[in-house]
Amino acid sequence: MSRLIVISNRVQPPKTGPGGNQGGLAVALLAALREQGGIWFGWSGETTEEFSGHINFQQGGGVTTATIDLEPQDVDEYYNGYANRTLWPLFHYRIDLTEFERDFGSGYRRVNQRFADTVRPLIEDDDLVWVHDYHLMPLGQELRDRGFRNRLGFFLHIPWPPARLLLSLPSHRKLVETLFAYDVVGFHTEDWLDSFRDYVTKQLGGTLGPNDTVTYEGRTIRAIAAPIGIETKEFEEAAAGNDARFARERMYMSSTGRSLIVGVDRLDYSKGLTERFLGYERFLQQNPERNGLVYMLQIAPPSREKVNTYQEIRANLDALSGRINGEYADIDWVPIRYVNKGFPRQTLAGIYRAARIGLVTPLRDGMNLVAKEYVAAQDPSDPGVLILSSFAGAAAQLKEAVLVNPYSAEELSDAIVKALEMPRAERIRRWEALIDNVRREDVFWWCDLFLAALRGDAGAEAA
Ligand code: ADQ
Repeated sequence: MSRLIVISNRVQPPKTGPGGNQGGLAVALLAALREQGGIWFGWSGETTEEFSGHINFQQGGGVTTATIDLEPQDVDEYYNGYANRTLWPLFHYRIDLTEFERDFGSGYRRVNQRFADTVRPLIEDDDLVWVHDYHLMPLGQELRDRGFRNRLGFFLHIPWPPARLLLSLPSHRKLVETLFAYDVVGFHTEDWLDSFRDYVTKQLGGTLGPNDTVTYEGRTIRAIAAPIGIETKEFEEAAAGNDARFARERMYMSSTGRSLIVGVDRLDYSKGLTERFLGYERFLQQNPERNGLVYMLQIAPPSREKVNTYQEIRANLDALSGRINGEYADIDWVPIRYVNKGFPRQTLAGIYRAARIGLVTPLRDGMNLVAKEYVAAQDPSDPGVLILSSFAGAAAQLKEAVLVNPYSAEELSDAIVKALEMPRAERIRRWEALIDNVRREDVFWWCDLFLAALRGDAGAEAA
């Protein structure tokens, strides 16, 4: 069996034991690495005055990780710059927040070259190479430029934007052309895949062929939809375990019979938190008889704090939650508990299970794993209701959720009422359909689907 080389911006070292805090992606990739052997390569998260190309190898849990340090200028231009000030907002349809700076582009190229130079000697002839996400789109091309002939795959974890948005990116054409260095390019949903095909056919003059193939300038790749899932079985077990029960009891004891509405998101403008708070405020305004009977817990650990748009969203949410609480709180009730920190997955599972409503309302999201985790954590005999943005990739699979337009405070408010009033039989019926999908299309299914395509297995059909 060929070895697997996973390359991503950051590497998740394996954590063992019950305190493990690993998300689905890391769990699946580590399992694949353990089975096939190989290396997970990426940035250490550390900086060094001058880039040396020194690789730090670590072994643990049957997996080898290899990391490099980057220069502060690399981090500014590549990570905080092109990746998170240019590509992230643009690919989430936020052209208003997108910054275009020439230095960002050159830093992005330089770091992709540094990745290529340092990882290249670690790869053997038969190895399969799987590159992840928007930080590293040109890496495949950089490797090919160095004479690399292995099977190469790329998976994009965020949306692919419509062509008319992508056209605003200087050198968009060059960036998309680099994807033709891969053998397989994967997206979460048919929507993102359609946007990619649309760009390639209309802007590049490429052509579509059978079995998901796309051809451009004599080079044929497979472009597939492969929706990521979670480690469902483990998460269901965690939700029924002791740590989760303890978290659930903490929630019940502090809520005195009130219904919990939960939101769990990285603090990011794409997650629709401002609009969510405004929707909840509308609900409080329009349903005075329900005030005091519900409360919202929003967990939002800060991320990308060096990027100014993230500082702004944080300040906005501090102000908005304060305003709503100031307006509606009573001496024995606070409508929003707003918590800016991370929790172990077992604790999260317990919080999800305690919640009558899971509010997952991104303005745009490649997939959204929180929606699937909420479903997996529910008590089968008395499940809660998932309210889900129709603009999350997950909406294509989780059709029995209460789907909403996250921009509409009115729709959010109505959906909360509908969820609170939903009879148990309907909650069970919807949940059974949801969990069926979350179990079937879990993260291991996703990993196998992509790797089968990457190996070039005959008949490897995408979702
Ligand atoms: P993210 O934008 O980070 O991922 P998401 O898919 O929701 O979004 O995953 C977040 C993960 O972080 C979840 O597993 C969640 O449990 C965890 N998490 C969030 N808040 C936490 C907290 N306070 N404590 C502990 N854990 C917390 C990107 C894309 C998504 C895509 C994924 C995977 O933006 O669209 O689904 O990659 O491809």
